[in-house]
Amino acid sequence: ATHPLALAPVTAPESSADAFVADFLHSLNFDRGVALSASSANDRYFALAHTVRDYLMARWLEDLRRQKQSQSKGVCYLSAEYLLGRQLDNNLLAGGLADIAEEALASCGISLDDLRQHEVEPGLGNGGLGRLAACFIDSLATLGVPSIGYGIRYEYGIFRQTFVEGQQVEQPDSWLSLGSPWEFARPEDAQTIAFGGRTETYDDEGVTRSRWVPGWNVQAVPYNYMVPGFQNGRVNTLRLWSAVATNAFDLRIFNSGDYEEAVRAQTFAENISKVLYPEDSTPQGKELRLQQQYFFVAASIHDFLDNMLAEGFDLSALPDRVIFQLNDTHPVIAVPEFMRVLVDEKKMEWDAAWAITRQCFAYTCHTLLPEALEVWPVDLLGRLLPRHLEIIYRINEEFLDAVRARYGDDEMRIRNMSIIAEHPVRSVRMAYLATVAGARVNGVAELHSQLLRDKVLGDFDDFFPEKFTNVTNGVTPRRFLRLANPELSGLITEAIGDGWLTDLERLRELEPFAEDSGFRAAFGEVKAANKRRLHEVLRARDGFEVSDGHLLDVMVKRLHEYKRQMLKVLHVVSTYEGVVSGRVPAAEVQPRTVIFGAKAAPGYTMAKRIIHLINAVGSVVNSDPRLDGRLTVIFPPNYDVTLAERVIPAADLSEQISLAGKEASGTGNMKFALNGALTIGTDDGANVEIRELVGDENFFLFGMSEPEVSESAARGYRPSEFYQEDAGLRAAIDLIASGAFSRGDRSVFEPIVSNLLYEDRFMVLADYASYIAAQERVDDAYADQEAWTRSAILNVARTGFFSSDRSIRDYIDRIWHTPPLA
Ligand code: 26Q
Repeated sequence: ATHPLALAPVTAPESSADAFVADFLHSLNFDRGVALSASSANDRYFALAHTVRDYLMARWLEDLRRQKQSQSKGVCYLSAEYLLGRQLDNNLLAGGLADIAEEALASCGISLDDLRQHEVEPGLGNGGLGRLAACFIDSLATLGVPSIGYGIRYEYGIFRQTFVEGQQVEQPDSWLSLGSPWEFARPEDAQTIAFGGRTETYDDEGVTRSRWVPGWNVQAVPYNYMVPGFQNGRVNTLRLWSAVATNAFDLRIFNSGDYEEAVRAQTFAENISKVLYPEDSTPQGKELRLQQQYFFVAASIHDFLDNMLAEGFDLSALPDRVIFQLNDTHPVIAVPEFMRVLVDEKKMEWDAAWAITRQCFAYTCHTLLPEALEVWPVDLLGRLLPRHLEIIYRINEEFLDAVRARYGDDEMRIRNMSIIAEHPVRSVRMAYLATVAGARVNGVAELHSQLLRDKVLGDFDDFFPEKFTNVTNGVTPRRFLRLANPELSGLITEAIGDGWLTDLERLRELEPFAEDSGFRAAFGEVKAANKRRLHEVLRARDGFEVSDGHLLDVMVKRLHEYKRQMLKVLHVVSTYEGVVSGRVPAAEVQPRTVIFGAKAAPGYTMAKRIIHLINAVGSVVNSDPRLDGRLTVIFPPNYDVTLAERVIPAADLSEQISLAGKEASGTGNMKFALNGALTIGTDDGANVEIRELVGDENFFLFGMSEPEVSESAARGYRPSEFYQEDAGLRAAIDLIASGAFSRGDRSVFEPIVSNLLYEDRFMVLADYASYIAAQERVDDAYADQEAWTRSAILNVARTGFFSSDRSIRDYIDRIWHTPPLA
């Protein structure tokens, strides 16, 4: 052997159940320090995880070595969030160890399934963007792309949601309280990250240069996580940074004799990676958030430059060695940091450094809402990162010079394109900085990318059209089909053989089976089994009793006004009102169970009110005997990846009902379609592409299109007109306003009602009639089970496009140009 691998074999240890038992017991005894007979479930879970880990270890070490040795171009994926979900099952599947582990544990009298339940999922993300990052690292490993994911090891992930009298109450998510068996701390690879202080100029052999004299430091300690490819012998790395106080930092204060201040300072430093910010749309410009962002990107850039480049690497070759993909603007402060390293530390000429930087970054935008675009007040940024602010100013000056050179002194245009906004306070527009610096800018679905070019970044598209591209999102079929829906996966493999899991377009081969009544029966059986399994979970988790034989109608996603959970509530209330008013006989109501899952940002008052309303409507509707058990509303608290994996495979109907032009893509929509739910949805985000692929007849489209929304807004939207003119809508809103869901107290939901009637920013009332009509088409379609199942099968067969493997291939072709690792 030419390299000193401590673990000699590159192949996994002998994969027999007996060997697995030996390894498991060894880990139980020597890592956990307990005998099997005395072990807790947590001990057994840890020992199992360690055993699985050990099987992947040799591959991981090999891949780490290879990525460094080959020096071929790789991807550094920079994301403030990774919403990973549970790791055990994923790693068993990727390692091809699931059957062996099951058999081995059974021989010790242990149920694998019991141990699975023991894992606390790392919820290091808010929703779509964080889950996308997790899907992408899975696909990068499965496709064997040289890559590393960088992020933050939050001590507390997304809060745990509870309901107290129907209202959301947040609890800390202490996912690390029992430790994590999947992480490897690497304190010897720590980076020192500086903050604050001032800049100064100095004479460097006749050249006047600027440099940063920081005020304080923290240590960034990396934790490595394995990211195994699907049964391909590849294991990539996710590297998450944790903040600890530096010795120097402490010492200065200790030496001053102020012990308490020193301890306070330590707490201050360690706060940086303490908690994930739970806002995901209207971010507040909080200093700690900017600290988090700089902390993790500075650590990541230095980690890459220090550890991944060959001796004597010529920095001008960096664009052939690395591309930093910016997952939204959260890591954009990496751009001035990279410039600072090249110019201040490596003493490169500004122009040369900028030429490199412009090729080393690419930016993915995930929004269209103006209030979601990150801006940082320059006074805050300048206080925390004074040198970076100078660099941003210079980037902006040179950019605006180029704009002037192209368009002349068009001051309006200059003001609109400036990276620095002047109002309401002088701020840095991070999306503009990312667009100016990035080699490519992509949206996350066709419609979204188009709207970016036409609207949000229109002037930039005019200035550098070649930068703009689209990469439609995708989801990993390993987690969201194979693991979440083993029964359907088995049925698919029976029908078309294996291979589809890494080549998801092959699901097309299922199309003819839609006409096969035997296959339809089996498909229907799988759906029914998934519903029963969900019912068990909901009973065990939250004590819900769910009836069989209902259409399962699901809306799971973060709570946002633009996503329009209110529209779904109005549908439920209308159905209820129809029956209790006597207009509709209960017997004519298609039995439905409506499942909601949604967390609201803790400071988002209207979103929390809507959660309260959903719970209130549920408790009234579910207990009203006049409905005859035909309408049930279930809102399990704390919707997370683990629950998603249970809910999605059971769903009949997927609610994707955002106002057109507001949902950048959506990824839940893809997961549902792949699991054979039909979508009721607007022409928004990736719904557009789903509908194109599955066909109009297998998709329930409703609502205004984006151009219609824009026209209506331009004309002046008046929601009360819809209220006046639609008796059904009026009855539903009046019922809410009457206090029917708040024990007669009309004040509780009054803010929701008046918001709908007098503001309704997301045009719920305008789309109400169309939505109700579409739901009637759903009821009619569901009555014909054969036809419904046929459509469901075609949804599965035609949505293989939405594999994140395809997304990653698109990133490679359109943005990264990375060759596959040999
Ligand atoms: C920013 C600054 C300060 C605090 C928080 C944030 C922040 C955090 C998370 C801002 C936004 C997010 C998350 C956004 C997100 O999840 N967007 C979704 O991304 C998905 C993947 O592309 C899309 O499918 C969804 O349409 C989009 O809403």
